[in-house]
Amino acid sequence: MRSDLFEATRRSLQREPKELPPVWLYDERGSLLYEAITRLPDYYLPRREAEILAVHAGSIAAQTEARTLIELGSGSARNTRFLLDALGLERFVPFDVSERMLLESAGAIAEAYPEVSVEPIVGNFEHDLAALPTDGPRLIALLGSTIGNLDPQHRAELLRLLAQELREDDALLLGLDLVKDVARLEAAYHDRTGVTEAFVRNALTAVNRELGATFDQRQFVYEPGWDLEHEWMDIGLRALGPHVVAVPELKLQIAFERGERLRVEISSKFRRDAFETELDRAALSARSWWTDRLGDFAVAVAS
Ligand code: AVJ
Repeated sequence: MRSDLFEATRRSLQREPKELPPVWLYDERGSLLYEAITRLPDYYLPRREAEILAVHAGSIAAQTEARTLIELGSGSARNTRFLLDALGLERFVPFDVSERMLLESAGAIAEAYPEVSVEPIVGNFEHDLAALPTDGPRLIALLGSTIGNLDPQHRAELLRLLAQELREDDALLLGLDLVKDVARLEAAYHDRTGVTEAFVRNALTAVNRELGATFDQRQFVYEPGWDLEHEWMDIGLRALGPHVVAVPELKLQIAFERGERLRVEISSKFRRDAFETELDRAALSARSWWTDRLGDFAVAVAS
């Protein structure tokens, strides 16, 4: 698992533009910073998703009759509570790379829902799906537009893996942030308090710690921007001047030019038609598609 991430990091840093796998964002500190982001007034995503789940959780329960809820990238699992309230579950399986956050939220949920067996799994859902329990009917949830972190190719791979994993009576629940006014998207990722910047910069801190890298924060400015062609927020840093970063664990020397970008994550925004085509290509189909009143966010059930 670690070596997969190391290999992915090597490839990403040698790509054009240079990138870091977004998993580096979610160490212990990063998970806490993301929690702070979810409380920012301009970061509308979790609140829109909560609005949809509050209205439709009953219908998700009736449609899926799920007894096991698996949540990939569960984090604090705050919005998951709408599902836990409605589903009448035997088992809840939160799955996250961040062990500390995972165990904390699993503990809180076990306490609040004593009738549910809470069985956390530490892992990266792009590599470790084999660890999932098989007792059904299962609902596999990927909330908060987490899937937006993947580029179209990785998204297609994940959807195909999930389609293979799903049995007849299982279903998939996806939270998707929708394409909208650019000013609102930029406000969501460029907050004045600097929490989002700290969250993104923390990926460099994590890589320095885990790979012995020599990223110097002062050599980079934070720069999120809307990519009109791909319809994703391109979130990362820009080098202020030419310099070389060593990554001893990967035996790499990475040269940055002045003004060169380092992408830390993308946050794709979705349109219903195009996403239904993606589901189709993975041999999945959307059984339901709901949005909030403003049409900012969607929740889809697929099988
Ligand atoms: C956790 C991937 C859904 O893309 O909105 C928030 C991450 N990055 N602010 C997102 C994030 C900067 C977030 N996801």
